[in-house]
Amino acid sequence: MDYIGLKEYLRAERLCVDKALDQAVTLIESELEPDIASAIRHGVMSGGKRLRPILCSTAYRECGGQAENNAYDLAASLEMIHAYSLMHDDLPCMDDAELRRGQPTTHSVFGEDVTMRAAAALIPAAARQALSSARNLECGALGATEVVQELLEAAGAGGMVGGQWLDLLGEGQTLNPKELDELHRKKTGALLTASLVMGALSAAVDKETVSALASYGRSVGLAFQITDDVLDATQSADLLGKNPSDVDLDKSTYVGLHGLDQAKEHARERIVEALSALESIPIDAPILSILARYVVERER
Ligand code: GRG
Repeated sequence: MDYIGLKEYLRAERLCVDKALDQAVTLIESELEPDIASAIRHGVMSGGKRLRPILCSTAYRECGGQAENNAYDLAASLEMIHAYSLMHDDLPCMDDAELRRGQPTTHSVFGEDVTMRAAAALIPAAARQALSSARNLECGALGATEVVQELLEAAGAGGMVGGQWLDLLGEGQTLNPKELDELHRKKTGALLTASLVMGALSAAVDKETVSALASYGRSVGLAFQITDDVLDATQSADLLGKNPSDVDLDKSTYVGLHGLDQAKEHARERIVEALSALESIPIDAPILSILARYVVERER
């Protein structure tokens, strides 16, 4: 697959993910007051790369999963957790951001109270979405509990929430390379890794394959974050569609710690690691290989 092929693949995947997300959001809308429901729609449906769900659906397919449409429903649960985290992350008590995905942040449109509640409502909704969709995949009802556990652990204190906590504590401090890696392994890496593990588990593959995909996910997750720092240092807020940057917020970054060239090299090394994890298992995963490279070559 060349660059044009990849762009087309990502576009087609995004359409399928967005369809599943639209259905999930429509269900939540029927259960909540209109202002909360509108804030949820804004937070979930306002663009984004959809990288986590695409990693999940691709891993599922490349692990031999056959029930593609149900896999997009499972993948949507990851984006629901991601969307809640961005809505909370942008609040004035955290990063105080005005712009996300080229649009006003959810609290800039709907206010802080509504955004806090809307984002919180997405957490149990995502767990329900993951459970009901995984049951329809090869893992069956028994395996579905493991899939949901993976999502909730990655989102929790040992994963994304714990990483966000370290991120907040680290404001105004210079973290050392080990501390910065730990922060991002939790804050960004845990959910990216869960995306792959959930795809693999729901296709009911063996333990070695799940563990190789987890290792691929950990390496890709770090490469993704390093590239985020590189983009922050080299692209405008307008092009990235978000502000403020971590440098504006006085946070440690890979570029600040290692310099631009070394940070890029560090990201490329993580991709070599990710590809070797894929090569260690007997599955044919051409798109996961290409996606690993896309993570460091993307422009936003
Ligand atoms: C109360 C401590 C505490 C935590 C609450 C807010 C929160 C939980 C977690 C936030 C963690 C966070 C913001 C992680 C995401 C980091 C990141 C790399 C975001 C950008 O992801 P992309 O580039 O964005 O995939 P798009 O817009 O493409 O979806």
